[in-house]
Amino acid sequence: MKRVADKSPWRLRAIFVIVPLAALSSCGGTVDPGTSSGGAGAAAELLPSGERCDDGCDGTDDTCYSYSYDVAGNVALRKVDEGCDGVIDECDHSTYDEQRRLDSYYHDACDGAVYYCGAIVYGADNQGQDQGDAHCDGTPDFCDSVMLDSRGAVVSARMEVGCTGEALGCVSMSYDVAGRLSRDENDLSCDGSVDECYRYTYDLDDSGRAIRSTKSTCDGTPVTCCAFTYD
Ligand SMILES: [Ca+2]
Ligand SMILES: [Ca+2]
Ligand SMILES: [Ca+2]
Repeated sequence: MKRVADKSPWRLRAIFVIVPLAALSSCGGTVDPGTSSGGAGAAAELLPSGERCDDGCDGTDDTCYSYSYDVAGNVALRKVDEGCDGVIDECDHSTYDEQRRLDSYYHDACDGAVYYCGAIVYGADNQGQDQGDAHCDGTPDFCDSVMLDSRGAVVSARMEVGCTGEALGCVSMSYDVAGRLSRDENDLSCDGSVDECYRYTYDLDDSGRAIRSTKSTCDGTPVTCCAFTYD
């Protein structure tokens, strides 16, 4: 149904894209996964609890999110409110390994009826394969190869048509010195030629937390404007 069909290949099917959220505060971005729970707890209040995104940057919010974190500061639950009407439409649940790499995930309508599952198997050098399973029936339907950096953030991904090995699209991501997503480039046929390019800029508050982000095309046209909230 809609749920699976509207997963654009450019929204990675897993929710890797939200992993760099921890970098939206300068403290969160430097949390060492091996540090004490006290350290992670102190950083948690610097992580955004919510986000309101305005497609087209036209002043009308279109998708709203709320975030819950595990003790290491990873996003464990993302609630998605399409239309920002106060009615939650989707819950994205994620678990991570001790290296803060996304380990498994599932999506439901926040009612326990799971409609999409996935798990990532890692090989050497932080390379992984994400197998997405529509309907959670045990048969993978989508396969993506991902390359992570040392923080567990995706730097490149190659998506397949189903799990056939045929390329559906390639994407690469770059991050600024603070670890925030700064650019992504989409290569629709994985032929090495970039077809779509976006850059991301952030407004920070006095404590170094990102309070707004702007996604623009690489020639400068705003695409999506988001505002972060903190508890
Ligand atoms: Ca809008
Ligand atoms: Ca809604
Ligand atoms: Ca399936």
